Amino acid sequence: MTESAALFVPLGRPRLMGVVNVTPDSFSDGGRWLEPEAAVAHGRDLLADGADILDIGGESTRPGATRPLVEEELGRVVPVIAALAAEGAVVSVDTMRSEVAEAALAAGATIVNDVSGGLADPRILDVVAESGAVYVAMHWRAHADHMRDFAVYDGPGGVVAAVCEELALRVEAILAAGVAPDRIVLDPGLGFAKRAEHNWELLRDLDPLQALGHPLLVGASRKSFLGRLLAGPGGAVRPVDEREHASTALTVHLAQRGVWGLRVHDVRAAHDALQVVARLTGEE
Ligand code: PMM
Repeated sequence: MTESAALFVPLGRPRLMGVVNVTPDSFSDGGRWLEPEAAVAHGRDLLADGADILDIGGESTRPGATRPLVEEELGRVVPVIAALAAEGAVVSVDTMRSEVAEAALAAGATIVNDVSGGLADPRILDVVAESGAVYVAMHWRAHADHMRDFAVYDGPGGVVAAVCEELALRVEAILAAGVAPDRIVLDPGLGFAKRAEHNWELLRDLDPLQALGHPLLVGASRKSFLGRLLAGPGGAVRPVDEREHASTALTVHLAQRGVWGLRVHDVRAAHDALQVVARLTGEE
């Protein structure tokens, strides 16, 4: 079986995608793994903690972030991908750029995680189609520097209907580019052109997204809507490194909803939670 096909064999639990942000400014861990050696060591730690996939990204998508040059992004991710893939890790590249996807696949990545779902650089779909890689298409409306302006969902059915419709259009474009239907994973894009209440609505009502017929990946870990929920009495948003218990609660919720994958920072916490769920549901 190819590595890509193995990614869709049912496990009875979500796959854990551990985040390796090789960026100076990601909201959760910016700057911590910017040196390639530190990023590779972090990837190894995530594998030891139970990660099924390592998601390696060189562009921060935090609200308001400015984009790195292509050369900068390539320089950040390619050495880290090459090192971890050579050690046998299943690697996904978190990029919106076709040049970076191409170089990452050549370096050993087998999944392209495109937060723009092919909107930022449509050529990325051709790169994926030619390579046979798995493609994660996230719901997206605009780059980080102005995505807040697009967090408006006042049509019938609100945010859930809009995300489903817009993702269905992306699937049409992805298929038209020649990507095989069984290589497509969808992601609602929590926090991307979405306010806190939009994220909660999507998390409560995943069935319409599941009904699109593709496996779902969800990235909720440490996001700011959790910081807002856990705000202190004076309204101070809970800092990013103190949102882990809330993230773990969502891991349990999403496992019970049968999602395909969870993009998480603390793989050990998520792995522990999944073991508890599996023990209760008789999967292990
Ligand atoms: N979130 C971030 C980055 N990449 N990819 C997918 N598929 N889904 C997400 O929700 C997602 C992503 C932003 O979070 P980070 O800065 O902690 O990496």
